[in-house]
Amino acid sequence: MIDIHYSDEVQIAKLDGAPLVALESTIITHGMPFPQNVETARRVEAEIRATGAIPATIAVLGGALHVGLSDGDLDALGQAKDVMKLSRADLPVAIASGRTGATTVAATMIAAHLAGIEVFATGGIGGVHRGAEQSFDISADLRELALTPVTVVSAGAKAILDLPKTLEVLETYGVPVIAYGQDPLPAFWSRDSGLMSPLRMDTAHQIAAAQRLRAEMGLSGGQLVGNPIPAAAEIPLAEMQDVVARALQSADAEGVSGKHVTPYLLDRIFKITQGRSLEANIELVLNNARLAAEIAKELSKMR
Ligand code: PSU
Ligand code: MN
Repeated sequence: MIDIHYSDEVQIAKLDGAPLVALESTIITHGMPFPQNVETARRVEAEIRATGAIPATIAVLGGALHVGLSDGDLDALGQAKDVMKLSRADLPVAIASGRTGATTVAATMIAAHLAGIEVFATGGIGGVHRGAEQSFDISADLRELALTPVTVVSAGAKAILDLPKTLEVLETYGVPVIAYGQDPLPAFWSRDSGLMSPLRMDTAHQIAAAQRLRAEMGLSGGQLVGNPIPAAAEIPLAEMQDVVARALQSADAEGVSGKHVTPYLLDRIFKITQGRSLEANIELVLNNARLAAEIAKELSKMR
């Protein structure tokens, strides 16, 4: 069996059967600048504890798979250079070669499942990029949702992606896309993407029950929850579309491709909005952490 390094609080929670929420680390290393990345990671963990669950931030540190990071680990990771971005393909390679890497949604789902954790909070997932008909750039996150039984709480998908194509691929893969408490699919910084969500649920209990039913029915894979950003923090879609168009133009002009695309766009958008995108990003992650903790509590009651 793979050797997993648990933090003390995660180890204890596992023994007690307490609710656990997994957290990714690519958002720390490739999604936000230092020091806001480490500050946000700490606030997200605190939010989960305050809601009555235990946070398990996942990363590979010097070839060891960590589920739950100490304060020192988190601080070091937030400032480290040359951190690999680990998706499904990279996770075993990073461990075997003693590297340090941050886990994307796909790799975090895999590690969470290995650790027996059923719910995971993030900001946005990877998806089908605009122009995918040329570039074939479709995130491995989508296929992972079809394979690995973890409920992922996001704020929807960013407008840097082609949202209708992302929904189509998820439909093909049989992944439930569930808007929380509203009919439209949320679009990360904005509450409304202008698209209807395929599914809607209004309580953490229902979301937990549906995840359990998938397993009982022998259906592989997880669920994608789209939790709208709190109204006070949102940046309306019309405003963001302009910003995204400019960021995409620079990416194109500079020939950015592959796994550099998402981090590049996030950084450009941060600069164009003079940090406002980051403030919205922080608020939506905190909001997702709260909902994921509520789902984890429901799942642990059903155990
Ligand atoms: N989308 C965001 N913020 C992020 C990411 C995506 O809004 O930080 C990160 C996540 O870790 C996600 C990964 O799993 O980027 C997807 O990268 P790619 O498109 O290369 O699969
Ligand atoms: Mn990609």
